[in-house]
Amino acid sequence: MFRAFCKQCLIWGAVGLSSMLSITRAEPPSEEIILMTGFEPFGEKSLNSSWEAVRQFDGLELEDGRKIVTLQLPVVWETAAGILQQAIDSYDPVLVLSVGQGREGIKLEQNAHNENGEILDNTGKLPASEVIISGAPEVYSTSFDLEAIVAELASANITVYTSESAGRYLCNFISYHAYDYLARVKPETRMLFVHVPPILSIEDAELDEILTALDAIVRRISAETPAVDAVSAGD
Ligand code: PCA
Repeated sequence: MFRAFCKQCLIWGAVGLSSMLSITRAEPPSEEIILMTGFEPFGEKSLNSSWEAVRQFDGLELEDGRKIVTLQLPVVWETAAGILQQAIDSYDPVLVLSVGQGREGIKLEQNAHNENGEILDNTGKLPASEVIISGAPEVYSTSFDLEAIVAELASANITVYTSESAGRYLCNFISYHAYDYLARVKPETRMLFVHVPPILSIEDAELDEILTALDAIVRRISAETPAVDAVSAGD
């Protein structure tokens, strides 16, 4: 599986998805970081497809010179947001691509809502409150044009969908926290949350589809994210 995926990375790298998509951007300074997160297993499952996919990107360097670092988040209301914020502080990423396991299909989430569901986490606890952050906006939305990404990936035979709601469990919670934290401390950092379908095992062919889609998504959104020096130079 891993070898197959890396072979595919090389093919993507050689073809250069961003050149296929005809996007041009300034070269970033060395070591710009893309932070990718996935979740630990939850509920009845012993695997979380989001983490099984995300972990395979660890250390990958994109053709634009950016390096991917990965982080597994706990399905725990009390600790997940703090762990994500610490990673944002230490890696100072230009882009955060957060991934979680959903029900079906690969879904690019448009929004994160300031609301928690009354759902038990991996420690058997409910969220501390119904509102995620009191006094904060009702909704945060990604700055990426999701319909454009769906169309461009479709032209490469990769099927992904857009979604208006990431649910009310840890995925929405972590997405909301990421948007809110970035808005306050690193407003130039872009963010996207993606739900991926569950897998039965790491041999599941669905995992290959998830890897192909995430690979295309991360390259596509990185190509659309200007280098930090390009942003300040344009100010
Ligand atoms: N999926 C859950 C939480 C963790 C995960 O991978 C969700 O959709 O909220």
